[in-house]
Amino acid sequence: MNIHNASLTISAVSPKQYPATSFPEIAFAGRSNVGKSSFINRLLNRKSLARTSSKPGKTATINFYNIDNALYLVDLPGYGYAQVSKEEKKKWASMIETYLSTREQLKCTALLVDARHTPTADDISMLGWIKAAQGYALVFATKCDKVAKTKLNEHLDDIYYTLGLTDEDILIPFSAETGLGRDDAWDAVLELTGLNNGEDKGEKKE
Ligand SMILES: Nc1nc2c(ncn2[C@@H]2O[C@H](COP(=O)(O)OP(=O)(O)O)[C@@H](O)[C@H]2O)c(=O)[nH]1
Ligand SMILES: [Mg+2]
Repeated sequence: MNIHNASLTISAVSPKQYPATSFPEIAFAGRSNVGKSSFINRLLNRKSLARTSSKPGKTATINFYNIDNALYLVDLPGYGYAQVSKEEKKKWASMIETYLSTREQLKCTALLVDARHTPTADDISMLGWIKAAQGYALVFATKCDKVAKTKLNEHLDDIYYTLGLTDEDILIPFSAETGLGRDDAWDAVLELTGLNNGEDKGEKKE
């Protein structure tokens, strides 16, 4: 994937701020601090286009990243941050729900979970919502560099079974730190947003 231009179009808080374009969109959902912004930066190989934070719970906007006027990567607000008021949590949930249930350009919602931990109840309900909406799940296990290589399969199995994944679903190990899974992530993104025309498979058509 050769990216020429990637930029933040808008940090939206309401639907009227969503970009008025028809490019396909893929959204990234997950707990606060799971590594959504780092995931996007790694996909784009940009250091800090998407703002990352060691303090969770900051991002309460829907961030639209325009990729070469062909695609939007959409960074959703993180859920599951304990130090946030009930009212604030409700606001975030409705912000996510409004986007996911009304956005026609949305082709796929991917779920990010932390490779080190068993998915939470929030992750499981997010996954249920995603599967109901699109019929399959695309899940990335983030921060794989923090799991011992010999333990990684065990952790991936735990995620697979806790989320109740099946053959229809895709689970991709990822690390924003090392770049693990980046190629697989792009393949999935292009395929699921309908942008994969098979031109990048190294096959020459006569
Ligand atoms: N070691 C490691 N740290 C990561 C990785 N991805 C994210 N982080 C760190 O986890 C923290 C939260 O990441 P961020 O992308 O802001 O999470 P977000 O809240 O989901 O957007 C930051 O300190 C990141 O540097 C990863 O793949 N490996
Ligand atoms: Mg973030």
